[in-house]
Amino acid sequence: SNSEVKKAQYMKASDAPSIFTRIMNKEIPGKFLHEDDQCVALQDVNPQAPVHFLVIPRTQLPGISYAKESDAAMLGHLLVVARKVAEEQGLSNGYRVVINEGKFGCQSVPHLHIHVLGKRQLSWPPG
Ligand code: DGP
Repeated sequence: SNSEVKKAQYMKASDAPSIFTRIMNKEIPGKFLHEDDQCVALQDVNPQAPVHFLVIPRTQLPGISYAKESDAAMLGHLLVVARKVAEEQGLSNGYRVVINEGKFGCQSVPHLHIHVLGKRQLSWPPG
């Protein structure tokens, strides 16, 4: 939507703890579906499908555009966790895995996260 585009325009990388870091540190409440030493899976607060969760690394990488070769194992782990939690959530008819990057990608939180959406028929291409 237009408001998502607008919000994303004001998104900037920062060294301050992100909203996701504060949730992972249990300073702010969140519904966790998975926690390990490298990442968490968190229910999205504004779900766009009956199942919509985020897989978020504990490392506060601002976005996928910041990924380095040394992040490869962590990034792979996020995808495996996405798959495991998708199974636990009963997404047996399929689902979508998305990373939004920057303004044109409508990224609104400057802390890398993988969206997983499912339990309804999605359309393609996205808006
Ligand atoms: P993106 O546009 O890709 O940066 O998506 C950010 C997502 O994060 C968006 O779907 C809403 C979600 N979100 C934002 N703030 C919070 C929060 O405080 N808690 C939770 N659980 N999700 C949040």
